[in-house]
Amino acid sequence: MYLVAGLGITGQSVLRYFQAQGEKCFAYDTRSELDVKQLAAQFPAVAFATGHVPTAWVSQFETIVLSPGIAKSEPWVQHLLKLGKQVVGDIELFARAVGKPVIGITGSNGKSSVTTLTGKVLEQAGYQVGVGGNLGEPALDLLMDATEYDVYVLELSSFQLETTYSLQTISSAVLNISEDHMDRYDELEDYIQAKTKLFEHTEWAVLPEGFAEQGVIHHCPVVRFGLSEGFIHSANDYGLLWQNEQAWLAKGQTPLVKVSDMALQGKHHQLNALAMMALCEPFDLPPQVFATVLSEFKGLPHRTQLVVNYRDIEWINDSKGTNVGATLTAIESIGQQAAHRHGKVILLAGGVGKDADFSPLQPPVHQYCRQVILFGRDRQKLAEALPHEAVIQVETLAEAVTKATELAQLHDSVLLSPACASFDQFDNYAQRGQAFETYLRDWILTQEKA
Ligand code: UMA
Repeated sequence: MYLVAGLGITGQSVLRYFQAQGEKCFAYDTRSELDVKQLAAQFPAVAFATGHVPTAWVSQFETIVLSPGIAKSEPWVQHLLKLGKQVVGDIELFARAVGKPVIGITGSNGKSSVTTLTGKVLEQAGYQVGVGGNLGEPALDLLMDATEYDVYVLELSSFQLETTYSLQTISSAVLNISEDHMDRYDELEDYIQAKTKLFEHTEWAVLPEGFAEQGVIHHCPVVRFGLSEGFIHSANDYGLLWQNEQAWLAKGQTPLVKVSDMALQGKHHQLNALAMMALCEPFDLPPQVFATVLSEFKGLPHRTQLVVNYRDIEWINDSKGTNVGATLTAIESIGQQAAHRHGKVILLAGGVGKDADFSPLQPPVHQYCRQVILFGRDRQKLAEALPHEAVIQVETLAEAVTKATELAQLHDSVLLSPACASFDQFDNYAQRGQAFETYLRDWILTQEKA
């Protein structure tokens, strides 16, 4: 018998899965204010509790299915572990049941784009592909879909990997590591370890150039991807190759896709594409398949997405920039584009800082930003890490947008890339991104009427 702990997206997918399997379980959420009436009606065979795990349940379940948002270090989880209970996550349940190849993708940034691209490329090649995990549909829901998938492509967070033990993958990538979730991990090393767990049972490991293997990969080929000049050393490296003054995404000395044919320009898009191609290697796809998808893929919502160019000022939604690494990449990439137009960046950042060190933002802010407008709970922490003359603090994102409309100059880019989670003022990053777009559209309407 199981205890399903956390009744958000993951917990509810686990309840559906157990219901379909005829598996008995209890359902529990630590939030005592959570109204479970609707859920109880949906799952009549399940007993629900909030606030505390009822004592009478404890002897009846052996395994806790822990939602990714709940840390194993929580005292109540530790107590149950001491009593001999097991802890698994939804991905572990998925791993035990899936009978088809799985591609696993983790990293601090870019994983949603690489997951989506990989799914699109395999679909283009004729496979039925289940794409989900930390992005989009939860893994267990994919397993229960009416579609018979040939292959699954999963975005996996470090939280999910902490409770995953037996996931076999045909290929796996750790795209990059930059500091994130330091409110959950004592040391960066713990975060890296959670991520590199993905390689334990993979047949094909994909790593960025310069990333140490952490001693976990002895059993399978390691493929590297990177953009540095002269990076390609072996036939297995994915990088940039120059031919007739044209840059190509290449494997070893074999050119695969012309960079200028990609719909998305910018270094991080090239890195994402290289990682995707490396991950697809076991499927031996023709280069034309990569070229087609990369020429059509215009990116994901809330990820350095151009919302509008209004009166020669670009407004860019990067609400998914929830950590320092993501925001750093966004400032550099949008900053370079703005500089080409002789403009600068107005950065909108702030929210829940997750105990991050924001100081790495200082150089790109200094180089590319005209102004930094900080909002949300941890704005003071950000302000302390960034140059003073460029910083303004406001309470909300709505006020930040208003300030940006006043401060932006011709050819500038206004970039929402918060470097923080959204939970102080929004349900999630998507809601924050939508709010940004709504405030902007409302302002444009008033301008048009005036
Ligand atoms: N809960 C508790 N106790 C706690 C914390 C949470 O009971 O201490 C309960 C909450 O009251 C709520 C539920 O657990 O009812 C929420 O569970 P959750 O926080 O694990 O989140 P889910 O709704 O299950 O969504 C999760 C991912 N969220 C997190 O890992 C925080 C979603 O990723 C993912 O899309 C979804 O599973 C499906 O796989 C979002 C995310 O922010 C996008 N991920 C982080 C990131 O990308 O940085 C890791």
